[in-house]
Amino acid sequence: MNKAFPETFLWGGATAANQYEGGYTEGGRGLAASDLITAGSYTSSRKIYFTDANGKTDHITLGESLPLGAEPILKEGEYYPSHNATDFYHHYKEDIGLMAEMGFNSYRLAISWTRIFPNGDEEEPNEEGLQFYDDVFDECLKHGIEPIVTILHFDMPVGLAKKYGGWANRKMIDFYLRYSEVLFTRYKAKVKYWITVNEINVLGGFWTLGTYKKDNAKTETKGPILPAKYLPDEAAGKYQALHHLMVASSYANKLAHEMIPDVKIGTMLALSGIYPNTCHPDDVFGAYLFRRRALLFSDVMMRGYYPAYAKSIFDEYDFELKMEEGDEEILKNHPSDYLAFSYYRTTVYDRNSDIKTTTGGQQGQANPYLEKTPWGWPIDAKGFRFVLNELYDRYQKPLMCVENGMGNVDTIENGKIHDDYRIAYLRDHISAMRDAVTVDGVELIGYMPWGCIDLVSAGTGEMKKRYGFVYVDLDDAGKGTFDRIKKDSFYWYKSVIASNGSEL
Ligand code: BGP
Repeated sequence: MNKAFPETFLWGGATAANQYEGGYTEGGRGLAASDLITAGSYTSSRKIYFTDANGKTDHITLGESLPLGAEPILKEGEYYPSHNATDFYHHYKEDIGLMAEMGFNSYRLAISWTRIFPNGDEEEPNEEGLQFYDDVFDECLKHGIEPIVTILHFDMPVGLAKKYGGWANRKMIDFYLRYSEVLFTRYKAKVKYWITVNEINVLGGFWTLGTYKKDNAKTETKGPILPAKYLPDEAAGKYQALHHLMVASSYANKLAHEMIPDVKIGTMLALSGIYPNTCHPDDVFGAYLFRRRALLFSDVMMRGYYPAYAKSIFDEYDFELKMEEGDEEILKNHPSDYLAFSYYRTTVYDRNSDIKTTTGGQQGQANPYLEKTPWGWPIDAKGFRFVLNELYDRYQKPLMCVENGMGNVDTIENGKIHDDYRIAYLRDHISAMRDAVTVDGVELIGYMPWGCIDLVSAGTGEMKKRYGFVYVDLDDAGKGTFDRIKKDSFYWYKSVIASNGSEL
């Protein structure tokens, strides 16, 4: 049996501007929502400060929307991890050289929207921003590395949020399309693989959709208590906002195929595996319903229409989707070419969870059969093979895993970083992935482990939650030399790529 991947397999790594690039005010770049988020020790301790309509300073936490009339601000004395991140902006030649040394033939990165349109609604793009990514792509291509470009990865322009309310406003479709057209025009000879938006199923709140909470947001919920941050109105706003984003993505799909011969443009999904806590039908069916919530958005983008079950989800919030003339057609006629996705862990659905949601139970991480990362993420390579099969069975279109890996605290001993734990995680996951391809027949076209060069965590803003094959000298307060140090996994991954995944 052939134990290797196809010769055309895309081996690489993944980063995103908001967590890696830095240079947040350089080269004419404008303020993005990710620039407004402080560091924290867990997701909901990351704050976005604002002054309200009465001039009082307050804050929201990650995943929430700002109140109407709020003016987002950078607060004196707070640390903002996205501002310098790990400074790809000044280290891009060195970093791409390190990727080439590992043998990458691909590299997934995100363009910072506000480097191209500082406020998001300018007529003309910022030439300095365009030139920066020209230089980055030239450096990649010089080393035979195929850029895989995410158009929007958590860095919503603050200008569009303040002036238009973000994705809750249909005008965002035009701004996103203008931004995409400029990218396709400028880079059509250099970039063949595009991803319209990162993790469309986890977007919510100010930093991703730029939405503002209605003053009269209802507090009661129709079903059992939902996590507080998804108040019915806010949740409804989220689904309408995501509809605008999916329509915009479909117009970008259409434009890309009109402008770039042999282009591949995909959507992107965050997908943990999910297991029922027991064989009790309410656990099994609850897990199934929970899974479908994540797949709603990839169903729309991959199949081109809202599935029948969408209404049951919208009804939980008394929400009625507002479609406009042409929306159904653009979704139907311009679905995504492939499905990019992130996989890190699997979860467990428990009907008896004390957090009651409208599916009756809640997704957690208590799996007695699995080891966990220091951040409590269950490590499950078989779950990766499961998800690969599940996605390929569902869509029968090419898949690309553009995020995988384990966040861990790495320590330097005599100038070395012995990250055996990371090698073990990736070895098991690549082995499972190889079975999915060579035994199960899954059409997987590429694999890009997340944070291939250390960068800041999206969930916490911490530096200590490291994913990379290359260590970056920076601490959780943003102090350090930014020096790069190859970890043991750097040399291991280099040998894996050299054998096209047959020797792990
Ligand atoms: C995904 C994001 C990535 C990355 C990853 C790891 O949701 O697409 O940007 O952050 O999560 O999560 P974290 O950085 O919180 O460890």
